[in-house]
Amino acid sequence: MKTVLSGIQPSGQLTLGNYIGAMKNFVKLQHDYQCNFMVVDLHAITVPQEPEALREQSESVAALFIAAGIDPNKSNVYLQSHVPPHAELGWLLTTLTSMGELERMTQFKDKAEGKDSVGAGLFVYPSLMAADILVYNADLVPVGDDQKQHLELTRDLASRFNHRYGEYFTIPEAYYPEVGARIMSLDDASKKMSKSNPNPGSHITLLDPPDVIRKKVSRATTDSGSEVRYDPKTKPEISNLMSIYSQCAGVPIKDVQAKFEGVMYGGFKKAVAESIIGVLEPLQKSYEEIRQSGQIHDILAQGAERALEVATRTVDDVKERMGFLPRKC
Ligand code: AQP
Repeated sequence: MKTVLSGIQPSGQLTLGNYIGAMKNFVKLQHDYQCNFMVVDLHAITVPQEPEALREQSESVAALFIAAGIDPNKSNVYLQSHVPPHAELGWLLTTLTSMGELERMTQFKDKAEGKDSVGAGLFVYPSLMAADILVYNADLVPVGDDQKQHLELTRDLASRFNHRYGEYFTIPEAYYPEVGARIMSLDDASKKMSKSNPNPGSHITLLDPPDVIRKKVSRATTDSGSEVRYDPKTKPEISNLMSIYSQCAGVPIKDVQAKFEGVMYGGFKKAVAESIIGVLEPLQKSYEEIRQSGQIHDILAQGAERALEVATRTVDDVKERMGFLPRKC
């Protein structure tokens, strides 16, 4: 069975962008692949996190994975920090990565912009992400398209290692949603929707109650004109809402325009909000049940144990190929 790997940072409340861009595909792929879905807490600390908030968010993201429909008996659901080989392979791959490659990463540039001091962890984040993927020799990586550049680097590092030390790593492929690979911010369609955006009106979180969702969508910025037409270049704001509607209502994007022909923006926004609520209400209900059941720690322990077995073997193989002396047992 081929392997899937992906992760989400517990760096805030997950957004509809995280759901449409990544989680929805996690649920879809779990039936045909051996899947590893991680809460990437080691990535989250590349920007400052309050310890108590990090603990709460880590548990919350894991519970959201299950609430969204991931079956923990089929897929491994765990915290990145519970599987130390990620960090070890991350370091080994950092030594194969050039400064120039890391300097070209647009996510680093975006997150570092305007900051007086930027942590080195944020800079080397892409080599840790490469390790996350390669430690399982993953074939497929379901992500939003903001991760494209990081995935290209992962593929380059895998090829570089194979070239230097002999064929070992699988070259992974990205798996993007057809529509919604980049959900944009509700207040500015030139920026992606992000959980760390300080303006709560810019994003819908997976735990927003229905009234908040209605309010945020009704206040979303719209383009001039009044026609509901899909054209991301000239109508980026309405096209973003159409992508959200398409993904939440399960209507192909080509049919969304026909469905809302002659409908004004206000009426369309109401339909968008209800389509989001239709997806998030049941998810929130099962999220509450999972949190209250107290099962999440057992699920995470079981997932980490299974992941650790594979990851340890990979790091041992990699170290042997790179010339490290084996520890005498
Ligand atoms: N707006 C988005 N549209 C589609 N996909 C998205 N993803 C994130 N935002 C969007 C996808 O969600 C997965 C998990 O992302 P992450 O939490 O690991 O990091 P991120 O991409 O940096 O997401 P955020 O929400 O913007 O987090 P912060 O604000 O903490 O940096 C990835 O597959 C990502 O592509």
